[in-house]
Amino acid sequence: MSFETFKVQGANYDDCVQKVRWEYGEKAVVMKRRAVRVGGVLGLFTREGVEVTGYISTDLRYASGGSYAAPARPLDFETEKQKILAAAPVPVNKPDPTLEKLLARVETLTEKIDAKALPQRDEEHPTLVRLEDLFAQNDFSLNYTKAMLDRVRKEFSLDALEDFDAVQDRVIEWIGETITIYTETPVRRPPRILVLVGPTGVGKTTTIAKLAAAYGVHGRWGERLRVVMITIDGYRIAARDQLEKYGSIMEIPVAYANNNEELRKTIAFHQDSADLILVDTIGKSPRDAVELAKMKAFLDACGPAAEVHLAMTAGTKYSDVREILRQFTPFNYRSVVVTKLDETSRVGNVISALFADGKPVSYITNGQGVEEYIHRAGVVRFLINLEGFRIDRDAIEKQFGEQ
Ligand SMILES: Nc1nc2c(ncn2[C@@H]2O[C@H](COP(=O)(O)OP(=O)(O)OP(=O)(O)O)[C@@H](O)[C@H]2O)c(=O)[nH]1
Ligand SMILES: [Mg+2]
Repeated sequence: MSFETFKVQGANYDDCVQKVRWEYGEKAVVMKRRAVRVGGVLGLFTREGVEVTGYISTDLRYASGGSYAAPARPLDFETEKQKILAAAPVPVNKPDPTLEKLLARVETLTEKIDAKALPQRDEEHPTLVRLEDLFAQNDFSLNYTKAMLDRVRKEFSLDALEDFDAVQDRVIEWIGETITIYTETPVRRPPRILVLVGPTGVGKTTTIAKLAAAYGVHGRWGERLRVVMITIDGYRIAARDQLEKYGSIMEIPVAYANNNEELRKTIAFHQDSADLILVDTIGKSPRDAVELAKMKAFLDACGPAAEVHLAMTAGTKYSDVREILRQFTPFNYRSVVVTKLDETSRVGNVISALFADGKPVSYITNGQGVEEYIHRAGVVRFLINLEGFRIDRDAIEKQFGEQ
C-alpha cells in the first residue's frame, strides 16, 4: 500500500502543525516529531527547532456509505483554550489557578470527545480490539491510542491484520518513533550547568547525586568530569544533610546558595575549576504559581546557557503529567528526567504526554541506589517496559540503538 509522506520543519511543534495544515490540509496525519537544529548559515546560528513527519490520509472508510459512523469533529484544545482566555474578565498575565483548572478540564473533555471518534468495538477487527486493550493496559492516552489505531487501519489491509504479531511489531516501532531522546551537548568550557526542577519528592536530589556519581566518579559516559553540586535547598536541614552525605562519600564538593546573588557568585567561583555544575532545587507543587515564579527568579542566576531538566515520576497519571509539563513551562526546561521507572509497569502515560508536548527525555532513573540506577534515556528502555506486547529486543535495538 503506498501513501504520500511529508517532512516539515519549524520553530516549534505548533508552527510545524500550522505549516502541515497549510500545505497538506486536514488529511495530513503527523506521526513523528523530533528536535532538530534549523536555519543558520554554514552550520552557524542554527536554532533549536522541531521536525515533524507524517503521511497524507487516503482513508475512505469515513466517506458516506461506509460501515463506520462519521467521526465527531474533534475539538481542538488550543482553540478552546483561546476562547476561554478571550472570555476571561481581565487580561491573564499570570497563571490563575481557577483558569488553569478549567483549562485542564477542557483538555480532558476534548480528549474524551476525540476518543468517541473511535469506531464501535464490535465493528473492529479483533487485532485492533486487542491493540486498543494493550494501549489501555499501558496507560496510553486516548488521543495517542486513536492516532495509532488509525494508522494501523490505514497501513494494513484486512488480510495483513490477521497476522497480529506482524502488526504489533510495526506498532512497537511506531511507538518508538514517538519517543524523542535529548541530545547532550558536550560543552565543558564554560562548564555545563544542569539544573533539575520538578514537583516535591520525585527524586531530584537523588538524581543529582546519581549524575554526580556517573559523570564525576565513574566517567560512565565518557571522560570523568570535575563535578560540583549546588543546592538552593539549604534551609531544610534534612535536604542539606542529604546532599552533603552524598558529596562526602563521592568526594564531590557541595555548595549552598540561599538567594539569586549567592547562586550567581557560587557559579562564578567554580567557573574555571569545574566541568559540570549540578544544581538541585526545592520541590514545588506545580499548582503553586507564586512559589514557582519565585524559584524561577532565583534560578535566573544560572544564566541563559544553563540546561534546565524537569524531573517527574514515571507513575504519574497522564493528566497530571500534562499539568506538570505545562506549569513548569516558565523554566524553559529542555528535557524531562523520568524517575522511579522501577515503581511502575506502565509507561504509556509518560510516552503519550511527552509526545503531545514534543518534549525529549534525557535520563531515566530506576532504583534508590546512587551508584547505578540512572541511565541516559533511550527508546529501547521505554519499549522493553511496555506490558503485554511481544517485544523483539534484537529488532528494536537494531532500529533504535543498543542501550
Ligand atoms: N524506587 C525509586 N525510588 C527513588 C528513585 N529516585 C529517588 N527515589 C526515592 O524517592 C524519595 C525522594 O527522593 P529525593 O531525591 O529526596 O526527592 P526530591 O525530589 O529531592 O524531594 P524534595 O527535595 O523533597 O522535593 C527517596 O526515598 C528516594 O530514595 C528511583 O529511581 N526509584
Ligand atoms: Mg530534594
